[in-house]
Amino acid sequence: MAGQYTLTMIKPDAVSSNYTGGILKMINEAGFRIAAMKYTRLTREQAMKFYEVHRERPFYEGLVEFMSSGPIVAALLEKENAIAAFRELIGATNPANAAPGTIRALYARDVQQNAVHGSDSDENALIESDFFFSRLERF
Ligand code: IDP
Ligand code: MG
Repeated sequence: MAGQYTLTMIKPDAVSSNYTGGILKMINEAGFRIAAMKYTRLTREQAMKFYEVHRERPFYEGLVEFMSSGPIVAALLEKENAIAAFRELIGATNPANAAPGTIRALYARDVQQNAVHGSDSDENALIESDFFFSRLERF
């Protein structure tokens, strides 16, 4: 497959609620190929770095706190048009606005603890996949 890549995280809220299996099942059934995956926990510093594009936003501090509060699953996904297709699969940032059947509609708690991350551009997908995975960890 010579598709596009996107980077996802199953966030601490969803991991701690045992939604990892359900979310990975949706990802598989939507036709994404898993090119890399790891179970890990971000330090405060790593969460600050991952979300540094949002450092001026009022929700940044809370987001960093939340994202370093427990383990996550990070994965690199491949599919044709992966970035837009994955954003569609996960639904709107605020689950109150997420379309029925999307991952966030099914699994998110609120606008902060919203179950999953998905890259928003090719440029960020590359930055985010380099953040988590070395060349040797990608297949
Ligand atoms: P996205 O994850 O849908 O791309 P972004 O705007 O990139 O949304 O925001 C990054 C993350 O920051 C969100 O997924 C969510 O966890 C958190 N966030 C975004 N907006 C808010 C907010 O208004 N209040 C609290 N947290 C927010
Ligand atoms: Mg975003």
